[in-house]
Amino acid sequence: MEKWHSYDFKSCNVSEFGSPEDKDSVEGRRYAFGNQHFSFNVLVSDRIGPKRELPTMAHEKCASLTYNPKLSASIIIVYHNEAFSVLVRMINSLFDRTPAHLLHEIVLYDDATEDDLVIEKHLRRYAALAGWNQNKLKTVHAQQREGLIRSKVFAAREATGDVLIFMDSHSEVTNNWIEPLLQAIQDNPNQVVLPIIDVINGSNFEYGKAMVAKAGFNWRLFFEWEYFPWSYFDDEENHVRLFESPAMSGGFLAVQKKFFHEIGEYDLGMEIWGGENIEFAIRLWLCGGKIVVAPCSRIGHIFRVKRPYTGIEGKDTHLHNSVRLAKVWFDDKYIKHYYAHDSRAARHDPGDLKERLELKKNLNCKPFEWYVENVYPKLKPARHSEL
Ligand code: UD2
Ligand code: MN
Repeated sequence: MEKWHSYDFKSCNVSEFGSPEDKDSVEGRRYAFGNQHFSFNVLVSDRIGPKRELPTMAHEKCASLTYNPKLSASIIIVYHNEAFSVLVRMINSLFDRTPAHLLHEIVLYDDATEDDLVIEKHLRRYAALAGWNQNKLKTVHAQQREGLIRSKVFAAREATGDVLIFMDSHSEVTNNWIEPLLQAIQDNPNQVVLPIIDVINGSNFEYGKAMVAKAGFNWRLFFEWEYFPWSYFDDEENHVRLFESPAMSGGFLAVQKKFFHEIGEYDLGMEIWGGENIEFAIRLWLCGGKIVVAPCSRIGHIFRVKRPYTGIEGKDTHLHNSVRLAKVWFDDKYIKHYYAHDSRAARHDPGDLKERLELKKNLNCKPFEWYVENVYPKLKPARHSEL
C-alpha cells in the first residue's frame, strides 16, 4: 500500500497537481487512495491546504445576538482512519474560530487507526510547525478498536472542561460557532444543544448551507431530518431562536460534562457505529433532559455515501445497537411495532442489558409512551391497528 498520508503542507505547491484521471500519476493514485480509505476526494482536500476561509452561513439576524458564556469546552474528536489534510484543517478551524477562553482543550482520540493510516507523527510535526497550543491538545491512542460509541465515552472521561462538544473528525467550524452552544448550556445545564450541520461536499469540498431542521428517526431506527413547513420562517425570529428536537444525528452536540456522566454516557454494549444517537435522545427526553438546536451555530461535515471502514466481521452493528435500545426503552407494543419494520430484530440477541435497565430505574425515567405523546407524536403509527 502506498503511504500518501505523509503529505507535507510545507512543500505544498498547488501547481504541481495534475489530473486524477491519469490513474498512474501521483494525483491519480492519491485520488484512488482517498476513495478507498476515506470515501471522499482527499486530493481536493490536500489542494485546499491546512486553512481556508468559509462563508457566513448563519442567518444575518444572528449577528445581532449577544452571548456571554462563562463555561469552557472540551472538544471531543474520535477518529478511525482519518485523512491528514481534513483533520488538520478541522483543528485549525477550531483554534482560529474559537475564543481562547472558551476552548479548554481538544481531545483527539485515535480509535486504533490501521497501521498504514496512522497520522499522529505527522500531526505532531504539523502542530509544532503551525504553533498549535500544545497545552490545549490532548491526544490518546487506543490500544484496540472499540468503535465510535465506546471511544466517545472513553475520550469524554479524559476531558476536564465544563462542557463536552462531540464532533466527527471531518468537519470545519464557522465563526461564532461555539457561543450559542455554550450559552444554551449555561442557561439550562440539562439540555443538550445541537448546531446546524452544514454540508461539505465529499467530491469537491465546497461548503454548502444546510436547511434549519429538527432530527428524528424512522421505525427502522435510522435517523432522519424533520423539516419545518416554510411558514415557520415567516417569523424572522425563528431563524435565531432555539427550538426543541426529538432526536439528533449524533455527530455534533454540546452537553455539560457532569450531566453527560450522570445521565449514563453512552451504552458501552453498543458496537462500532449506529443507534447511540437515537438511544441518547430518547434517554434525555425521558430521564430529565431535553434537546435543543441553536440555529446560529454552524458546523460543516462531510456526509459520506458509504462508510469506508469495516465493522465487526459480517455484523450489522446498527441492528445490534438498535435492538439494545429498543429492549431497554420501548414498551411491549412499541417493541412489536419495531419488529414489524425489521424482521431481523426479533431474532437478534442484544447481549446483557442489566446495567442499562438499572440505569433507567435509577434515573426514574418516564415511560416511552410519554415521549411519543409529548415529544414526537409523528412516531405514532398512522393506523391504530398497527399496534
Ligand atoms: C453519524 C454521526 C456519528 C455517529 C453515527 C452513528 C453525524 C454527522 N455523524 O455517522 O457521529 O453518531 O451517525 O453511530 O451525525 N469512528 C471511530 N471508530 C469507528 C468508526 C468511526 O472512531 O470504529 C469515528 C469516525 O472517524 C468519525 C466518527 O467516528 O470521526 C463518526 O463516524 P462516521 O463519520 O463514519 O459516521 P457518520 O457521519 O456516518
Ligand atoms: Mn461523519
